Amino acid sequence: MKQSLTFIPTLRETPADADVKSHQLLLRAGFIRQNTSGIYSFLPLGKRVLQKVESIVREEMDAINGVEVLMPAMQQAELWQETGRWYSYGPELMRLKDRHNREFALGATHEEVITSLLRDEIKSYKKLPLTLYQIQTKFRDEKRPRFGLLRGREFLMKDAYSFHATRESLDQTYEDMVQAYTNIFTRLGLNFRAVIADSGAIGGKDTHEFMVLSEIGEDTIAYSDASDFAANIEMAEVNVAYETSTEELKEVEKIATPDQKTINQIASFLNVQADRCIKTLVFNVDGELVLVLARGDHEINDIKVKNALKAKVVELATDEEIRNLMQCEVGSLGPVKIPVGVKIIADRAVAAIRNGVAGANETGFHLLNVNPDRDFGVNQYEDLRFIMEGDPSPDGNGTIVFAKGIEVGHVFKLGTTYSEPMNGTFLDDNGRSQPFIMGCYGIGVSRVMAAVAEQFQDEKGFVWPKAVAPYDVHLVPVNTKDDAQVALADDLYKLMKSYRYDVLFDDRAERAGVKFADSDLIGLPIRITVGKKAVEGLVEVKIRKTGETFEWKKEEILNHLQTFFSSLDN
Ligand code: 9G3
Repeated sequence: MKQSLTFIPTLRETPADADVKSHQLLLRAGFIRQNTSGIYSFLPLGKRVLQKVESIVREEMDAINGVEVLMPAMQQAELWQETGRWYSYGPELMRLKDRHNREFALGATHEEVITSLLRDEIKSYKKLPLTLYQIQTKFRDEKRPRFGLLRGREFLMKDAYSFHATRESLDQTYEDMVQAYTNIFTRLGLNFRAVIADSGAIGGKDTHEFMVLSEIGEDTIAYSDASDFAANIEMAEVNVAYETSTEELKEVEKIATPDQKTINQIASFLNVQADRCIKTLVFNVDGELVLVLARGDHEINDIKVKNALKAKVVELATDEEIRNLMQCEVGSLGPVKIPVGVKIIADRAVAAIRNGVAGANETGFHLLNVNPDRDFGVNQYEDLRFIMEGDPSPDGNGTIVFAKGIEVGHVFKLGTTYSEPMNGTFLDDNGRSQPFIMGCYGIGVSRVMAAVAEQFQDEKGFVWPKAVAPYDVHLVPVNTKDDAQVALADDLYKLMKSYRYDVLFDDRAERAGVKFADSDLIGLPIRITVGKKAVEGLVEVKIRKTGETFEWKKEEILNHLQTFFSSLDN
């Protein structure tokens, strides 16, 4: 494509309201423009990158027998009413009315649509399993769109849905999808982790998120530095063998600790380590007040409390409720001599505490030399704390490291969550009507493009991986008034195109400096400059990623390009 004919509005300065580097560069290099908050236009270069990401996604979906469809963005409200989501979603779900005043949702996701489509078409187990996918615009009215394409209100998603007669069949497709996602993000050169994200049973395997490691990521993940273990920090199980100290048990002592409330205040006031303190919290668990203990240097994970007690609602008790229950202020709570009938659960680390410090359940007093079993009982010891950096990895391999991540994919085992309420059934091999067993699998395609843009750049601009670069080669004649340079550039343009290279030809009558700056900003993998040595049939070549420059004879160019593009490194 000749640059004089296309549309690449590069900017000299960094736009003010873009606060992450991918957003800044996508604007500066003329890949996207914002229409309004969270809504963007893809300009030619941006569209070409998006197209390449889509192609990789399609290849990997097709390779596991995914079949592409396209569903409507306009979704009749009745479908969402069948699952109740019409009522459970708030302003994030965009809604509109047609000319007959009938209500619609603008598609935020397509579980209802695809299930309604298949319940009318699939009647027999013989037609299963079936995996359908689409690459389509989604609408979600985010409260705070930000970071450009990373969190938009209209974005491109690949969403796939699988339908099965058995759980084993779903498990197989789920595994295929995890592998396909691994292939996609690997081919894109992204530094990612497949993260256990189970909200149900901690450590379950019914949903995984794919996180690209990035300091601007909104999620925090805990991953092992020596295995592929990775989990959302709120989901990560803790698997530590706490060794019990051998010191002998001392007598409990009550001590005045005026105005010392937090663990750190107590620890410094009494000159003890936080890990010798017993942190006592009171939670309201489905209406019952429960004492939850942790070691002083650990944080309680309320999701783990909820799962351990199989509760519906778990929240911290109010100071009022605590005062009524314990007859003292929050800062003096402890497990010794608590009201009869109050349940105590504790994180496993508490069992190994010896001669610990705990609140005396008397405002302004604490107890020294408190020991589990001797001085207080615990109904249940459970894994209740947040995982921490430095913990051993739960899989036994390596040590936990925290990192910020950008969620680029999410896969779920849905089971019959949608097929039951929507009566999506088939006849099984005994002729009995069964609800479809389903899975759903998403990739934020436009978000992935931004994640690649975030990871692949340097101080001059983008350094696109070959797999998604908008063009393969940037062909730049230095002086468009020099016949030899123009002639050679034209020849090379035709030659490379005839060999199916995507070539961006900077035929503009601009100064060389402007052309080179734009070329580095746009960030194609390789630049061929036609300059003074055109008369000798020589061109200068620059590899964008390494900055290396070479001089190639024009008759060698095709061989060199063949070699350069045969290694799809990033
Ligand atoms: C909505 C709105 C926002 C939403 C949803 C529905 C997230 C919603 C979860 C999913 C699950 C999977 C298929 C592809 C992969 C992800 N945000 N989710 O259901 F109405 Cl406004 O989308 N869907």
